[in-house]
Amino acid sequence: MPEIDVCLSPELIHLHDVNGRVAVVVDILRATSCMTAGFGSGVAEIKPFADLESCRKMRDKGYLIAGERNGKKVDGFDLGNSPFDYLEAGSSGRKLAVTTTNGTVAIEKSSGADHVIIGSFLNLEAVAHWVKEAAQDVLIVCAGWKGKVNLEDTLFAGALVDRLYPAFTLGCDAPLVALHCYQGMQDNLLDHVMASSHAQRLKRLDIEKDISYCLQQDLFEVVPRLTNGSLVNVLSR
Ligand code: 3SL
Repeated sequence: MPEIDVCLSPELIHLHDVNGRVAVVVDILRATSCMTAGFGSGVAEIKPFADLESCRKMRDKGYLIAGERNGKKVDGFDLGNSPFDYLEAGSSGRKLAVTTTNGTVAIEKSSGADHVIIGSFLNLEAVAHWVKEAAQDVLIVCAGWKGKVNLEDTLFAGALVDRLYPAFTLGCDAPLVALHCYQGMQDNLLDHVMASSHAQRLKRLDIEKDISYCLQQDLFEVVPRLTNGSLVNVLSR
């Protein structure tokens, strides 16, 4: 039986062997939710970068560039990190290059996995289905916030464990922690997430509509997968 495990922060990834596994990277607020919304609305490709300068250079190659640091759009970039920016970019079928504070760092740190998949509540069922079909060990990599654990990524991890357990065995106690956290809060995710540190940060930036958008489940049947440094949608039914 394959195993499911949860890495609650990218700072803990050295404790896990991603080799031979599917890594499901999650940054609910907001990087992986944005990527899902982008693919769901027609974005052709997303190139993730951990650093600003590599991302900025992609404009010369015809990419729209999306940049966020500390919740704010980076000066000179085309897009910030709102799902609504990505929905708009999707409608024109553009290719995006993206850098964010935590999400794209988590993707880079997971890149040694057999498959790197982008997860969010917006594509939860599509990801669960893809992972079941792959029948391989899975590591859910939570982007967290600057190395610290966060609530919303842990809740997503619990939601995915909820869909896979007991068909998958649990790798350690982190999936159990995430599962119980999700099961206790699932009936009122928005209220619980509004109390989280990142939601408070985003509230100060006056972007509360992004939070409720990112907590919607199964809006898109897309599974973004990293292939040769670019994310492409491997499922669209
Ligand atoms: O850190 C990230 O990757 C971002 O998603 C953070 S924010 O929601 O844009 O503030």
